[in-house]
Amino acid sequence: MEKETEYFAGIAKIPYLPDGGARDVMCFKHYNAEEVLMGRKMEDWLRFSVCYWHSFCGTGTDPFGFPTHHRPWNQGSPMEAAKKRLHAAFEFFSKLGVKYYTFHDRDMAPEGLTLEETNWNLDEMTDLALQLQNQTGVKVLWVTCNLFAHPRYMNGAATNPDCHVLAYAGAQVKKGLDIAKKLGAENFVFWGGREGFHSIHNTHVAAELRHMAVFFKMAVKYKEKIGLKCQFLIEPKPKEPCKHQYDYDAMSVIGFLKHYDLDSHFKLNIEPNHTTLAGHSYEHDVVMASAFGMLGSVDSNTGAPDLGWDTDQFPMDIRNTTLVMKTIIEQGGLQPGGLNFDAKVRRESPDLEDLFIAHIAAMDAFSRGLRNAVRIIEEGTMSSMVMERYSSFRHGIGQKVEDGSASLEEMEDFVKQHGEPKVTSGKQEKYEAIFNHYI
Ligand code: XLS
Ligand code: NI
Ligand code: NI
Repeated sequence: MEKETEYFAGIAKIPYLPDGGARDVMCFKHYNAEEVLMGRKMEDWLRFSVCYWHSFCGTGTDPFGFPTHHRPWNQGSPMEAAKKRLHAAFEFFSKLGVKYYTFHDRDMAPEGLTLEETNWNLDEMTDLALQLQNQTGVKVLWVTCNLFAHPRYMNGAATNPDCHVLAYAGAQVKKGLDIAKKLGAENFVFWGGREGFHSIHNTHVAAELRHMAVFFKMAVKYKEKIGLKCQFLIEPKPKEPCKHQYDYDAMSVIGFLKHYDLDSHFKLNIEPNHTTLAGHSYEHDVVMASAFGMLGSVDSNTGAPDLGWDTDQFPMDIRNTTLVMKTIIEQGGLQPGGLNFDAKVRRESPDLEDLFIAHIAAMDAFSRGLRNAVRIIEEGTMSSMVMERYSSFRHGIGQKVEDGSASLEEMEDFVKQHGEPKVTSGKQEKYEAIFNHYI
């Protein structure tokens, strides 16, 4: 076999150098994959994943400008370029030391003129992907179908007013699930970029939501039929590209899943940049999804509050990573999900090494978050304060409320007996001071 080009020549496997200085950006200073914290290796708490679309298909374009990232793998016919891209990606995963990647069907292989031709392209490309996975040990965290880029989907995929388009999306997802099985994907994501509306005047909201539920049910049925063992995930986002998207945020998706009796088949893939677009704080949807036992995976990125769109930046803020990792540890980990860097280097960062620097820094930011969260949990100062705050629910009337056996009559009797409750401080500043002690 012809020897493959080395795309990241001059960059070796990224080492762990805890004593590295400020200028040493091509090493991990906090991420030590094999180190065990709270009974688990760092790599198993963090389960990092590189996303294919931003890092290997992205060209640095924005709505105002042409490509700035001219990658050496984008050469030849679409299929030739796709193969080069895949080799480059696996070289990158291996040098970075990340065990997972994520991709859309259309990132991996170009669309042909017919569905059949498109699927042949996918078959050929996933044969190569499987071979590279076996050679390197890198696995698929999740696959997803791109049901938003092609013009046919401009009015939606599963929520399109034309059932012909819904059928196309269904055919595409069927193939996507076959690929997930072939490559041993651990999860499968649905992000409904065009599932929503721009104008309420032309939209039958109730019908669209019902169709979307039926679409998911068909996917569940096919998954069971082919014996695909992976977790289904829905990724909420409030808007962009649609003005309003049905999967607005964690709570709307959970409500939708429960309403249509789909909640046992799905969990959520939370992307903090979407959470902040919905007007919530960074960690909000991670915490809410986890509270309902529905946090499946995280598209670990961040936005720019002063811009206010999905800028998909690499997560670098230690406060945020600490809060996310605290939630993840408290729910016992993210497996089979992971921390997927749905993030892109800036348009103004065109160097190949920028791809490494960005991922390394984000992995270190999450590693610091993990280390901080471990200290917060092991020392238990905050959790014992929270326990104490809710202690009235552990006895008497509180316990009856807790177990659901209390009545309004009992509430009334209790107040008649005990009078006015005393006013207690929520101690917000004390919690904030303690949190800051750890970061
Ligand atoms: C877009 C989404 C998308 C999904 C996968 O905003 O984040 O990238 O993660 O389709
Ligand atoms: Ni995402
Ligand atoms: Ni996004």
